[in-house]
Amino acid sequence: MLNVLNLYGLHEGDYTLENFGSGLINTTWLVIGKQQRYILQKINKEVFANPQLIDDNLQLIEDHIKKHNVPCTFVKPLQSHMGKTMVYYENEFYRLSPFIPSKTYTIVSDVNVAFEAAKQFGKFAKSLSELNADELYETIPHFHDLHLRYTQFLQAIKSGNEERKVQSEKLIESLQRHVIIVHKYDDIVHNPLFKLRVMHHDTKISNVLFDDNNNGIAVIDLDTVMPGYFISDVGDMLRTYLPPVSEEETDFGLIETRDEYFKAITEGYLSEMKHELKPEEINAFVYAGKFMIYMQALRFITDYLNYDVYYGAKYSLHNFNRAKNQLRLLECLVEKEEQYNSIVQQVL
Ligand code: GN1
Ligand code: MG
Repeated sequence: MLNVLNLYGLHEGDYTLENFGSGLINTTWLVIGKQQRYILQKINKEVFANPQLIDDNLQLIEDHIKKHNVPCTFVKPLQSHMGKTMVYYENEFYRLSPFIPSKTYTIVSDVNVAFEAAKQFGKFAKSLSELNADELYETIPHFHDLHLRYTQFLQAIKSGNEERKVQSEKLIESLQRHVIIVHKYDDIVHNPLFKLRVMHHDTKISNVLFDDNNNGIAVIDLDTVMPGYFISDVGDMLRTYLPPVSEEETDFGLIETRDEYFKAITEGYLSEMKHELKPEEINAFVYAGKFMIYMQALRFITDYLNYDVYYGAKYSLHNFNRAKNQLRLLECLVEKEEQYNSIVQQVL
């Protein structure tokens, strides 16, 4: 694999590799040299059918940033000697990025960190708000299409593993009871007041780099930057910063939504995006959380019924537990919906 480095003009003998990060989809290494460090990633071909589109999107973004002189808020992968950031080597796609000395988190345990991360993703969205989202490719078609995710869930109930189906019956029923979240999504995509924007689509906390004082340095993981709705980015922040534990937690009693974190996310994101978003969009701020949590629960249970083909599993109940975790979180958020809607109004 180190041979890939040659394509970027580096000499492979000068470097060693270490596994790095917590991503579920791509494989990531820290490349350690005497003077320089880099991040090397192998793109998951099952998930990204056409990895070249990631590169094409980044090029469009870079051109836009240069032309309009907007501040760049993300870490750009390096160009190979062919002028591409994505390289093809022995049947796999790779990319290399500079390693930025920084701190990252997998769980948010400081409201200032939640504020700062939300501000970074708000800045990111704002800096690209003039770029016509239609120009970007969908690197994963229908990635956050909740309607499709629900259909896939129904399909998995029909054709998935029998034993797992029986065992998940209660969870499946509970999830079906929240189908109204899909109906609202359908309304949103047909509502011209919800603008198609350039969205990050993976705003979890581990995708923000912080300095020693917990100031945000940049956002990373740009594979899923593509056209979408603001509910994707705000939603995934709510999904991952509101609870004190991660989607991996199996002590479901620990799951709750933390009010002060809700306020911090709202303040952080709106400090950048307040004037970009239409009132109708802002009204869907809490809905964004329900949308993303529900979709993630559906994706996990669908994968469980389909024998973990997408996410993989470290133990047989892994994706079942992840789905259960997300359902619990959804229930917590639904309980707080009214209260959180008024926090959004206060912040405004
Ligand atoms: C995947 O690979 P990672 O951890 O960045 C997934 C996200 C999910 C997330 C759940 C391309 O992201 O959509 O929210 O797992 N990415 C893809 O942890 O499916
Ligand atoms: Mg990702």
